[in-house]
Amino acid sequence: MKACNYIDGQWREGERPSSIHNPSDLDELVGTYPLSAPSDAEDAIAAARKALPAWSRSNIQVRADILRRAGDALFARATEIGTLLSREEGKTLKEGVGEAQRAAYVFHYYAGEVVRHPGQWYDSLRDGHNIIVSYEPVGVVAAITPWNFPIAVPAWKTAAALAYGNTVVLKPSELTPGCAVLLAEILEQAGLPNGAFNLVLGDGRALGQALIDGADAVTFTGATPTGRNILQLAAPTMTKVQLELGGKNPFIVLDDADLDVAVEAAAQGTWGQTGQRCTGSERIIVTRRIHDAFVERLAKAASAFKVGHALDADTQIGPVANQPQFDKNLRFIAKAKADGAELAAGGGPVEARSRGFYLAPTLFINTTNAMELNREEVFGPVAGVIKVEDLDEAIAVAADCELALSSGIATTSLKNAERYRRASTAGMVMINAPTAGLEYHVPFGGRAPSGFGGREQGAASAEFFTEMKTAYVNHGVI
Ligand code: TXE
Repeated sequence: MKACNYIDGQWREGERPSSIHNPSDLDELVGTYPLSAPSDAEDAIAAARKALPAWSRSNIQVRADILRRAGDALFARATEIGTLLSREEGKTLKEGVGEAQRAAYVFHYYAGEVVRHPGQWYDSLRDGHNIIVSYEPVGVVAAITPWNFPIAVPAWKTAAALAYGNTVVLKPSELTPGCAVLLAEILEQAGLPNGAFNLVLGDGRALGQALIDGADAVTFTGATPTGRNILQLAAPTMTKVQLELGGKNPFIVLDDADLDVAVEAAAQGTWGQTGQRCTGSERIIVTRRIHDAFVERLAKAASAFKVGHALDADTQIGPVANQPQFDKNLRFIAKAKADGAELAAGGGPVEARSRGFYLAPTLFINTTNAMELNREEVFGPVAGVIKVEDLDEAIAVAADCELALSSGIATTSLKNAERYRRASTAGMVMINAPTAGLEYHVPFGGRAPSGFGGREQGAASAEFFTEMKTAYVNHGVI
């Protein structure tokens, strides 16, 4: 077992080892990483707390320079990180390298935010007074992250937290620890002081309580039930909580859609990154007159994707990331069939050159919004088409879902697009674009139960990572 926990500037072993295998080739060991004990999480929290006073008051140019250097290193090492990401998570190399570059841009963005972040100054109602509103760090931030974006999500939580003067304990998914270890190495080399960033590897079920009890704030991305659990665990200490949870994102195709645009956006949104995105399109809602033509083209697009080993140059869709996820996909497919949905593409595992979790891009038609396929998050390359009469019915079906993260519409009518933009209950609306594929400089997130506690990314992330202070100043100058 390598010493991969990074606590107070020291590389440390955990409690016991865990082996990570390549989802593209189950016979290939990617690495052996520690699973940690709650005492490791407590040590990491203590280190972050010790480092907080100095980091929170550090010179903003120094802070910005460290974040910028981390971004530079992420760019320089993007191929190395992307290759590891492909081996541990199964994204294609292009997707993996793209994700590493995205992490780099995020660090550069927040390097700028360090010096850009404003406060406010008000005139007072009282003569000789003014009012200053300033934003201070929340304190020690625990970041608990999932396997589906193993470098981008740790990057956007860590960079934002550090930029606003917080110290961090990162606990990445136990299924994809490798990229987080590289991030820790990069932050160490960028000159971050000891304890400002700490890494604890292991299972959140074992470490969650210690992190939540010890931190001032917890930012989490993962499953909706896990998010609910974290919220409950945080109640006694009133630890500030930010949750980015699941999606069941609708993509509407109207009769007046440009078919090329609609098919491309639906195919990318549904099967890109093996469908393992909280913003992926899982419910495709299509109006009656365009339905047959659209479905025929979308099914062809699904079948045309080359599924294969993530590191092969011609692979367009990599394997499903892990065994539980693969099994979950197959359960949804079996249940959809049993519920009477009809397969238009895919529907089961496919062979590739190695033993891996390969699943065909799958499309069901003749589904209803009441079927389990359309109610629960699949989080895989599986989607259902729901036929509707018109935009009114499409809006109603799209909104008839507990989750409300992203949504999309394909239409050539500005009026219809604007109607949907206003009507959608989701946190993000895409017009003639895939429901997934988001940018780092604007708010990201959805309404509860898809999101809770303030948006991530862009300047909006300051809402969670800072606390406001309002100061009344009697300066006596009239
Ligand atoms: O998520 P978990 P899993 C959804 C998707 C997927 C399902 C299960 O539907 O099929 O979740 O994935 C840590 N206290 N998403 O099981 O369990 C855990 O160690 C504190 C949506 O991987 O939520 C890991 O670091 N932490 C999603 C992280 O939570 C706990 C991304 C995520 O694991 C914990 C991934 C606890 N009690 C999955 N239990 C998205 N929103 O993008 C677990 N963890």
